[in-house]
Amino acid sequence: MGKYKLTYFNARGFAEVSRIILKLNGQDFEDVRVDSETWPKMKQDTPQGKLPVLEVDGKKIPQSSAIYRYLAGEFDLYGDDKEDKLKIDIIIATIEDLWPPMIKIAFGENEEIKNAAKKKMEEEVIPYVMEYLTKELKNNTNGWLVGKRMTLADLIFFTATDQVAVGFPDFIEKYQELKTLKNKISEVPQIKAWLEKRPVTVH
Ligand SMILES: N[C@@H](CCC(=O)N[C@@H](CS)C(=O)NCC(=O)O)C(=O)O
Repeated sequence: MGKYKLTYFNARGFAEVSRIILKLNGQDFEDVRVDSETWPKMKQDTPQGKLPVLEVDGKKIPQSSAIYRYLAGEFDLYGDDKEDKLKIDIIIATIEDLWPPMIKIAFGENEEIKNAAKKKMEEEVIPYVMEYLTKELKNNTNGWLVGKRMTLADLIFFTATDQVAVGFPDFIEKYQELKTLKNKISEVPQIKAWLEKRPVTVH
């Protein structure tokens, strides 16, 4: 088995970008998917009582964003210089603005709250995020969001748009440049192979 063990639930969720980084770099990692019966028994053995957790050389790393940033550093996906790294971090933070309304849509206390979050997502949040990403992609002129090659920013974009599509199936159609980028990422051979073989899950 490989050097890395990534433990999460049977979902793409907070773990998928890290799985993709590992696959992209030929790492035959242990892809552990915990079921709801097993989780309470192992919760206390995790650093923060939450998943995902990445184990590397006996060290257990919690927090999805710490995990994918660590892996991006290990596998040279964090840009070529400080400027690139800053742009990547801004893109990630912008994409993260999608999650509060998405969480309200899923877990809002009543239909009114859920519908208001859906409207906000459609009318404000999706356009703001996708228009910013389109601008960065066009400004960059290399066919990637940042710098001369694929970086963590492209991979976070890739996995985030999959999650948004669960609730808004055709939302990317309005953003053709980003659709082209998404298709290009899905054709990278190691990613393509993983997409074909990974477990099919809703989230
Ligand atoms: N900020 C954490 C959040 C982790 C988190 O909330 N994980 C959820 C699953 S998505 C979890 O472990 N839930 C089970 C529990 O809290 O017992 C991260 O990004 O890793």
